[in-house]
Amino acid sequence: MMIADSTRRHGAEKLKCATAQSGIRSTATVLAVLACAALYPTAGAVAVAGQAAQQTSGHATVETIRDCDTCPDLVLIPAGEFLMGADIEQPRSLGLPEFWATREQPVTRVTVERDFYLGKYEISRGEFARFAAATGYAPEPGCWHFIGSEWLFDENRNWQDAGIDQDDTHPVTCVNWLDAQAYLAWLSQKTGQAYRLASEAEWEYAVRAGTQTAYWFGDDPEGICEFVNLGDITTRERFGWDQTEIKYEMMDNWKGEDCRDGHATTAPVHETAANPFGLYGMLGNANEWVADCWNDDHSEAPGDQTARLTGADCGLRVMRGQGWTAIAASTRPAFRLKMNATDRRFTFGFRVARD
Ligand SMILES: [Ca+2]
Ligand SMILES: [Ca+2]
Repeated sequence: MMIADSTRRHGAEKLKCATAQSGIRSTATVLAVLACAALYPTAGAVAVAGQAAQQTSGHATVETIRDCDTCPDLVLIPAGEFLMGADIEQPRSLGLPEFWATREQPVTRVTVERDFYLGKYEISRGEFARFAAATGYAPEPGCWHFIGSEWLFDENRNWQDAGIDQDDTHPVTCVNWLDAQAYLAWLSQKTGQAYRLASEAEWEYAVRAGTQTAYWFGDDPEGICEFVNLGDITTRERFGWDQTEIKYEMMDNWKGEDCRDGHATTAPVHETAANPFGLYGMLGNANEWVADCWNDDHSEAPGDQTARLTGADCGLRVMRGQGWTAIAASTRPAFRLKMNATDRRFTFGFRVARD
């Protein structure tokens, strides 16, 4: 069963747009207003059950569907081309250490030959709970959390209780790459569709949504709190990061941005901002697993939308988008994080994809 979903007009979504439209202060805000105008045309669309709904935007026709009543909402991502990665001056100018900056190189032309679907939102804790209840899935307990000076493992934390005041509308966190695969296998069996993680090429294409700027809302990290739930003043205050000294080399500025995005930890997945493709929370909130094995840079990238499933170590996987503890310099479409596939952290989640 496929259910149309364009009639949903979440208050939080409209609030984001209203906020952007009420105060035009920067190029970023102007871009956001354009995106909001595209996503929320004055005339309300009426969805017909059993059909996919369409929203016309300045960038593409955005189609939103789901495969069952409780299945994740999906956005049709149209085929196209883009440049993956960033000129090295971009991460350097933002102060990222060189070992991170080089991972985004070289800028590589990618052809996305086939349309694909990507989750409109990160998978929520409630969605993961339905899977766990249906299958009895019970990963071993324990999750890493950041205390302002270092990451610590806490065996009492898990996806049901990440220790950060979440409810079922928040993104599931404390899930590793294998937990995501288990969820996808269940969802595929339930729907008869082949659910998967996006490749990192697909993920970056989708978050850019036709933009080649440092962020989907522009080049300037100033004002990022309008569009991204990342580490901010409230995060720093909530966890007392001002009173701690980071123990890791080259992470001394990892203390939250000097702005307020409204969320000290995770935000409900519907309350994050949408990019021009209508995808919510691609940057920030939960960090997102993608399909690819880790490779140190894009030098051998295939140039199409396929995931790179060979590499130095497929025990290491790619994460994209950064999360609610991150700094603006890293919370960019081009940024790539290397993580052990078995690691669970209170910032780690995922969203689904399918052809
Ligand atoms: Ca925040
Ligand atoms: Ca995210």
